[in-house]
Amino acid sequence: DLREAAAQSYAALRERHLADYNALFNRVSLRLDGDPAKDRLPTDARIPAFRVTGDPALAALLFHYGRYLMIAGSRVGTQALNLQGKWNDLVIPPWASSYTVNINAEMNYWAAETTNLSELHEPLFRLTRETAVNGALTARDMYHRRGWVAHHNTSLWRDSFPVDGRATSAFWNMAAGWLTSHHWEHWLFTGDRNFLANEAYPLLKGAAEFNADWLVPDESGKLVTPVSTSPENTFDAPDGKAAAVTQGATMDLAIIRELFTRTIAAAELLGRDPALVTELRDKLARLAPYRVGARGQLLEWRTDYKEPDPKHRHLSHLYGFHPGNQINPDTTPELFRAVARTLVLRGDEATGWSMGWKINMWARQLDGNHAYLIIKNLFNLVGTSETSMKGGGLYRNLFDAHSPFQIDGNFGYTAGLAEMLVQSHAGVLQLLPALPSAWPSGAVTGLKARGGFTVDLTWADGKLTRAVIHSKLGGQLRLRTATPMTITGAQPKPATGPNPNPFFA
Ligand code: FUC
Repeated sequence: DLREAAAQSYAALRERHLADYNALFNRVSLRLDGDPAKDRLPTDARIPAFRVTGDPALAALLFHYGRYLMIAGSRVGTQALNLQGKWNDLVIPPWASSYTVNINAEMNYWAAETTNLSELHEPLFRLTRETAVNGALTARDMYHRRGWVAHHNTSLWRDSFPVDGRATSAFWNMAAGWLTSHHWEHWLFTGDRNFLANEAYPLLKGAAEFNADWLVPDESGKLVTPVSTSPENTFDAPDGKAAAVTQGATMDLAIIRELFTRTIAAAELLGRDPALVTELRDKLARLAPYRVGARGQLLEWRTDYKEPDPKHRHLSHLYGFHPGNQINPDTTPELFRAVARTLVLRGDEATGWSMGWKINMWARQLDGNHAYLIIKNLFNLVGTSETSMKGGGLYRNLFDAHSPFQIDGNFGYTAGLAEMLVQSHAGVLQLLPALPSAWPSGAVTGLKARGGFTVDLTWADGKLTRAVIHSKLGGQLRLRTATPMTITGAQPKPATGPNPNPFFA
């Protein structure tokens, strides 16, 4: 490859690069109006100033940077982005620069669909397909169950068994459900039926079969997972010792609820596997429900245990709220409030990726100012590569700091910013759902919404002034905005009942 590249002139290579890069990058533009004098400052001066004086253009730059990293680091046929992406410079990198699939690898791809880089999702789909091959052996030999299973870590060799080490992190067997949620989202955004039938469905089906076999009834007859952890977190057991293993941790049930619902929907769309649909429907109805704890929080385990680390970086039990779509203000207002309470109890400062997740969560809470508070915390200039479980932020080159350098936080941020401007997970396309008062005027073009819609927005004085929506697939669009609008070029009518557009499922 290098010999071939060296044979070409710099000018020719540059031109080819620009054509390739711009075709992807220019699909989206974002302008957050701020003080143009700041553009001349170096980033190591700009990052610390962000918290003090604000810098909307720097917030926009960090959004673009996430898309840049994805364009540069994840292409059809390459390996999926891992903990440091292709920017790892160490022989023995932190956490082996592996694929941690209990949050980090998935977060790397949260911005792929919403920020119009859908085809760059492909390496994650291939990673999933290949992991499922080993995962079927692990399901058969380790668990004696159907389908496929994978645990919290995988690698180039697509390991699917639990790795060595503490059960607190290694014994988490829900990766298949989380990974295949990306397939379902790709289908919702693109409407690619061929992808749904040939790539997504077989993987969804295998993941659902494993979990259908894995569930057991608890003492009240509700279905729970028999041996379960909530990624990397512990609780105080009745004997006062820290423990991690329990039954039916909330995240397990959230992932299974989502997986069964989507596998049923896909099977029905494709006209496949009626017996499996019946089985999944039955088990879905018997799945143990969410529980709210004494402090109004969504419980992470079936019991309201005392938490030794109440500000733990993972937000696993909120999976059904984000990246999932089970908890919404319209349909489950009580749980929606419990999520807010949980977020408050977890706090606003964390590792880099954890703040990335919290930005998305507060955006989904429709609270732009709280999302902005987390963004301010993320603009914390970090100068160390030592591993730390708190005090994350950004390095001066804008790489995300866990610390150490970990690229997931960059993508979590980019996805979160998109989520502040456009949301489409809850049956409606909502415009400017979580605009913070710090960004009163700006414009965005090219964001994607489920159902094949592309959205351009302009706002001033904190209010939407214009929206242009393009449809690739046709069909009905349900729109929500806080600013009353005049609609041209389409026939508006008031919306009632569930949205019949299947892409808003
Ligand atoms: C998980 C996280 C850590 C870190 C590591 C790579 O173990 O809990 O914070 O991101 O993955």
